[in-house]
Amino acid sequence: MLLSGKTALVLGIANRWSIAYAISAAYVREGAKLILTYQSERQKATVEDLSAELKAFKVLPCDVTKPEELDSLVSQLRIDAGRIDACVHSIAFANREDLSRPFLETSRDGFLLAQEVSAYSLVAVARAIAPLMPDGGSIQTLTYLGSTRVVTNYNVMGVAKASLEASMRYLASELGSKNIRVNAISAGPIKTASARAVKDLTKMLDAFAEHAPLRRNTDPAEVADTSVFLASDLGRGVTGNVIFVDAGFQIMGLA
Ligand code: 1JT
Repeated sequence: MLLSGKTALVLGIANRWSIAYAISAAYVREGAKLILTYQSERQKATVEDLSAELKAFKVLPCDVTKPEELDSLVSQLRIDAGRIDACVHSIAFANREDLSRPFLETSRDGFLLAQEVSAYSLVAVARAIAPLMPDGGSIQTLTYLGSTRVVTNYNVMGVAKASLEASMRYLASELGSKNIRVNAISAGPIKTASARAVKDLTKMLDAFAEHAPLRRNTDPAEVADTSVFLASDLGRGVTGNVIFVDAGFQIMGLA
């Protein structure tokens, strides 16, 4: 029960395969009071079903690209929970064509869209939620190796993840004095609904498992357990970090 007495907000559950779902399940297992958000009416019913299954405390709407929705989320959280101890940002978006065409062809709109949804949203969420963490807390985001290495097709998302990781470090620096820790978990590739948008994903997962030191793919449950560690008091000394949960893949050169 590493999270007993803690309240956690998880943004970015879309379905049962979401990394945010695995994190939510692990948080409940460890005794946290869980609050989930959904992006739009289209996802509401799905997230409410998952919430019931997870025995979440609350489900609230929040499209992170809309400042007024972040404001009302905070007002509602004040009423429902009073404070938040952990907040997980598991949100990213890019246009499908930007994950298959050459990076050189990335449009201005596609570039800015990926930045807004996948990187700036962490800044907006941190600013909204920090006042709800009076005694400190843990803010986490999900990233991927494509931020610092060229991974075929990851393209505009890689640039957005680089921006996300740098944002995480600046936030960690500024929020440290409030005992709010900000970290990123860099997960190995996982077959989520988002990832299915990627050309040749299955081929990539096979190559990954072949070359990773642990000789297998990344399980969302092990990403979730690292998230539990960061949210818990065990993670109290860790801020501004990118923690790789990737079966060791990122250490490899030519294998
Ligand atoms: C998005 C998508 C963000 C897929 C993502 C993502 N972060 C990781 N993945 C999985 C992935 C994607 C690619 C890849 C390796 C892993 C899709 C929708 C938009 C946001 O490179 C080969 C492209």
